Amino acid sequence: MKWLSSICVLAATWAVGLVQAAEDTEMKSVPLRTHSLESPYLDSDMASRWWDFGGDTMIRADKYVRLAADQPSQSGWIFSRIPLTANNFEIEMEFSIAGKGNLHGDGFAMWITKERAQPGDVFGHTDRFEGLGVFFDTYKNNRPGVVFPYVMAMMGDGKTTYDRANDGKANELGGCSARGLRSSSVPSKAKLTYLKDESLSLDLQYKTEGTWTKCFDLKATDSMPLKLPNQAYLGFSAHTGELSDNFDIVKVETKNLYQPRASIPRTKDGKKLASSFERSSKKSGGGWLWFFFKIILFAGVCGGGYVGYNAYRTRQRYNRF
Ligand SMILES: [Ca+2]
Repeated sequence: MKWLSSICVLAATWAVGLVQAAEDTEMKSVPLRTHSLESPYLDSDMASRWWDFGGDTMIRADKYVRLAADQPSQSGWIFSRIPLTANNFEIEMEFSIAGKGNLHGDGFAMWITKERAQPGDVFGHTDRFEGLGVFFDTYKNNRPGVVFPYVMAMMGDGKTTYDRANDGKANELGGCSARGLRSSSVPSKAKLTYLKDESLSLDLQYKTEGTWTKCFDLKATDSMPLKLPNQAYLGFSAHTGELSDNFDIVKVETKNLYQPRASIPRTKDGKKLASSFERSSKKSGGGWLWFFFKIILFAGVCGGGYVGYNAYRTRQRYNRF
């Protein structure tokens, strides 16, 4: 019987190895405390170790970071103190846009830019920025046929100005209308996912809790490389003009994304064969089918062996009498 149990132990070890191999191809994440923000936002000395804030930004420790209040001509910002150095990352934030009036403006923005803490007139941050701006624009200046609020991304090169007259249209990378983003009945959330040299996507949650709506999903190309500056800071800012709203950041969770297997198959010209996400899902899908097939085979061998051994022992017992 010893040989049978040895085989079963060996097979079990091999099966565990298979499970680990399948898990290793999944994208993993590590929280980045340096670029995350949650209540009470401030330390005991009323400052934040990882964030600087200024302008009209007000912090209510139990509720929010208010970038701009529901009053005319407000402008505030909050920026990370250290650059976001992760190659691949996900930033999920909860926010709130709400106000009393019938008309609202102007909007707020999420930034991953070379510039930090430089107030200006693009939703409270400097124009001619270098890096990524994601705008949550609540006031339509001039975009006929487009429903507002409108969410869009622009990759600034440090020279190009924001196309204010047309709500950013001239430099839009991707965007979507988000009717119901203001005063939504569920907590409003946005999730930005960036994979270096591969993709940039934004998902929104404001209609139903737990349901994400794709806003844009961009793949890097030669004409649109989706490159971020080497030193880029994460920030948020908001701006009101004659029209206003309360622009609040409730929570920010940033995660470094990585794939445990460093070696990624490439073609001759150095391009990746498939995106890491595509590849991991394909691999793990096939891997799991194969894995279950082997488990069944393994159970059959061990089970069959056990039944056979019992039959053999019963026969021996009878032979003795
Ligand atoms: Ca606008």
